[in-house]
Amino acid sequence: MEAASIPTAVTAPPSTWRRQLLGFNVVLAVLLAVGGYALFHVIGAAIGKKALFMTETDQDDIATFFGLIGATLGWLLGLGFFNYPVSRILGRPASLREGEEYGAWRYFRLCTDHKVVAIQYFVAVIFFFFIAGLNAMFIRGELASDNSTFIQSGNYLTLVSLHGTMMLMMMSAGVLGPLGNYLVPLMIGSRRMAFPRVESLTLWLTVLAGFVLLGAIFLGGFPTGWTGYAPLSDQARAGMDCYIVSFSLIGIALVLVGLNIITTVMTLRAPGMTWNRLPIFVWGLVTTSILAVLAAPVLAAALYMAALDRTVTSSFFVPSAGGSPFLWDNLFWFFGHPEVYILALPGFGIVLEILPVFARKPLWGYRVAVAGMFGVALLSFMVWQHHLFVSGMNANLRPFYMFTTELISIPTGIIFLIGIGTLWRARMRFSVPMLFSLSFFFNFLIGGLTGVYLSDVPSNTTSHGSYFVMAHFHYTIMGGLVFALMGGIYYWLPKMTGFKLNETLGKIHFWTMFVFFNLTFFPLFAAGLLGMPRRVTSYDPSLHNLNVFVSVAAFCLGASMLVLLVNLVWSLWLRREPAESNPWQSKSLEWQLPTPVPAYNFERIPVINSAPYGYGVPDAPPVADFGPPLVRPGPVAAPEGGAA
Ligand code: HEM
Ligand SMILES: [Cu+2]
Repeated sequence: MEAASIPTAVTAPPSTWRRQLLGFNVVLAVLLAVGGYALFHVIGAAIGKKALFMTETDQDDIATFFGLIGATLGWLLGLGFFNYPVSRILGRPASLREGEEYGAWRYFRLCTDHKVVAIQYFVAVIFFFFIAGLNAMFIRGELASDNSTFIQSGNYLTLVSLHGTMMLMMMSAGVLGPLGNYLVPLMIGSRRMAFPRVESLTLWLTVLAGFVLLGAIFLGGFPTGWTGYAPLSDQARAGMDCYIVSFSLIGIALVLVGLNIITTVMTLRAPGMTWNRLPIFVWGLVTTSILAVLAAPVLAAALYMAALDRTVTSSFFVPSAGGSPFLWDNLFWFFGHPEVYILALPGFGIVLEILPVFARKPLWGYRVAVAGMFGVALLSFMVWQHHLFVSGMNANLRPFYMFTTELISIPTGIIFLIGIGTLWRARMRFSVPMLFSLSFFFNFLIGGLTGVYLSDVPSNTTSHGSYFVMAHFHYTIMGGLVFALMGGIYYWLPKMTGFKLNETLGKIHFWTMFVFFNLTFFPLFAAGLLGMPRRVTSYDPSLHNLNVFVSVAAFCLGASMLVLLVNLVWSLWLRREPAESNPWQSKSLEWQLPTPVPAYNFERIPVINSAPYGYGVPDAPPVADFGPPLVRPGPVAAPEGGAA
């Protein structure tokens, strides 16, 4: 019978909740992480005492690093990441699918179902995003006065560093993690990601990284901002070690996420899903993944060099011992600039995926859009020294970096043209995902245009290190990526969770976030041009009123994010109104599946007939052929030992 091809659950669910509580899960992971930290800290301290050079400083970075390594090992051990390799080494049978049968406990452990990992990612990213947002509220509270009031300048630097680093760490995973892991298999017609165990590993590394970064608070903080510049990093308190370890965990996670997505898209596409039928969102993720795989190892390597400088007194970045802080600047920004596009490209993917659905028109210039994304990806490796115009670089190199940076506006401009072409003469539906997507173009345009001034050497040298830069990158990252991500959340969350999101709350969220975002950050361009520097608590009293205005707007912006939280709690927890399977009438593959998506996604692997953008095209063929429905054996009808 047909039903024989439906895979069934691998093992029976464990009997009691007590057995689940005592297994390999996040509870055990926390215990072992704390224990691992303590144990390795003691070992590290013993080693550090023997090493002569450690006696010169009052803190023991060797012990801290050892502790953090121990915590990482304990964390992974507790989650069960070593079970599979150990079983294989011992020649025991190992389970390929892990934790998928555990009910609600799936979400608190290693699970190889990509849909579970995606939800875990979503919760983790939102959680840390709100913590970093809370930091921003404290920053703006302090800046409401032109003098240091409730936060001393040393602590202020830590606050800014935590805010910036946390935001960038979480937003690098912000689309790839939740939306990428959930949607890539569904959009390409696959039952899973290529490396399910690695997928889960990246999630738990990201969660750990978030907590390790917060650990810096207890170790004296760190003053370098998210850029970790030497020699400041070399002189910093032990909180710096938390920055190094957490950011390198994110680096490792990014490489693995990237490899997983690239491999999945290359090898697991359904028959007929040719490269030029691949949804544009998947292209956005593929180009992002290429950047992640190439750039993140450089970050990790540079961070480990900084760790060596802080422990065994190597001197890669220490000028007094013959090293060069400029080397750090280059290694960091060789990662740091592509990182900017690791943040932007998924945003492009989301909005270009959403526009055709709500404009009811085909995506205009699909191939050009893909070329634009690759253009951005390629150029993003050739521009990094535009961050170093005033850092003592060879002046003859400046025009080159100025030129390549300005070149990037061409492929970026292409993305805008694709958007405009798609919207041309369209009769749009202004649902919440569409509103966020449209605002993406508005905000990113402001971010992009001000970026041209920063790529230009003369204007860069005057605005460098000022609030002009601050306003610029918030327009691209928050106005761009975060707005796109919100659009993506309102668009796909009904599919992911099975519940409708409240449309009215969504609209309130959108309008307040959009208005207060612009009221917060637009005036900061002016503050920068008037000479307000970054990373200080005190500024010229003439800028006081401007800053009070900005702080009030920022608090309202923070409040607007609470509307999202209220919406999530109300819609997903309290009201729980089931979502339709295709509420937006999208042609894309994921929306053709029932809601909630069945465990194996597709009963049969579909055969793809066309790209999913044939809106308003008369007689467009169905996007995919799902074959005749399978006959499921009822519990009574199933003959003994028959099906499965
Ligand atoms: C409520 C929204 C936000 C507000 C009010 C806000 C405010 C600020 C302020 C005032 C600073 C500069 C502090 C200083 O230099 O003295 C800052 C820095 C920064 N923010 Fe935000 N921010 C917000 C959201 C975000 C988001 C969503 C991201 C990224 C996803 C982000 C990334 C950064 C980064 C990377 C820095 C630089 C930190 C450094 O100097 O190393 N921010 N933010
Ligand atoms: Cu850059």
